[in-house]
Amino acid sequence: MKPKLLVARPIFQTVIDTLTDTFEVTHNQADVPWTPDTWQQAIAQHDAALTTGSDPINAKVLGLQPKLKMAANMAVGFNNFDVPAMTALGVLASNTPDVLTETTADFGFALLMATARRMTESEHYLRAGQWKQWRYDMFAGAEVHGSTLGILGMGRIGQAIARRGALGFGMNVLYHNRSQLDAATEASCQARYVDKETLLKTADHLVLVLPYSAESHHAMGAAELAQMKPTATLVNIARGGIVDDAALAVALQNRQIAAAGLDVFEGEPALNPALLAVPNVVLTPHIASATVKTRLAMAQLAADNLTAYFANGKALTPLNALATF
Ligand code: 8YV
Repeated sequence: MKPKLLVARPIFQTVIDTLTDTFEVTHNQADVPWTPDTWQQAIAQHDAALTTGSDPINAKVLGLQPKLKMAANMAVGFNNFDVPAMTALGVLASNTPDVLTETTADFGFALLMATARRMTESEHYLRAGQWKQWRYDMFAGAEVHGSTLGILGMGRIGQAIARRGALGFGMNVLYHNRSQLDAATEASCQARYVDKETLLKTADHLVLVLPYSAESHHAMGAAELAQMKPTATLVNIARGGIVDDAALAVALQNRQIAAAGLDVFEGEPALNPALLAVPNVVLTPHIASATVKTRLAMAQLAADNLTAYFANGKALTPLNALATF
């Protein structure tokens, strides 16, 4: 009997085809969110799950003696997993690092540019038929090249954004991170470590790329936003909850900062309505890794983690280590 695998969301059929030799696959094709109850019931009936960032795996979902042996997240971030609880209950966790780094950095930079140069705001104006003549200050935004790029959270994606800023746009790159990078890595992305306060006060464009955790919750709240320059841009491609969205909406409304670009939101897909009411924010629906090639690579890596673990007890990119298989 093959182990039973739940694929929580629609994914590429070609990837499903690579799983059917090893697993009896239940592929959820419904484009509707699971309720907590249906999700818990589905997990209880499967040996493995291929999840996305919206699908929680924790002690409550797993119950006391889970049938589940593994959850493979199709995401590099894994704040939807309670990894210590999974380890205690004998459930392996994996994620999809590396395959999305450059694509996500491309998007972070695109969002920075769209925000600084007011691209969506000006497009709305044009579409609304309001463009009557040239004006010297029409949608005049902030300079990108040669300005100071601040990066909060300097993992793989942060470093890839730093390289784009330093090498492509001649930016002065500063970063803050839990720990300072080694000198060779700093040199490779031409970035200089500073404390958080200096980063907030100095950055012309501040990009958030840190993982979400209890410690990083509201890392950018009213007090932090107040330290930024009134001309600055804030970009969040990390996770909702790292920014206090309500405080950000107020800061944008009061022009305490110039603009924000947000790909992630507190409580997404719901949005703080105050964000929809301010013009100086670019909003995208959590698509930073969304190219066809990268999404395929993420799905395949999640699938390969599952087949490797069930074949030989060794996942490719595990997040925890279990005593026995
Ligand atoms: C995913 C992401 O699209 O990898 C991550 O951490 O945020 C995105 O690439 C999303 O989490 C769905 O799994």
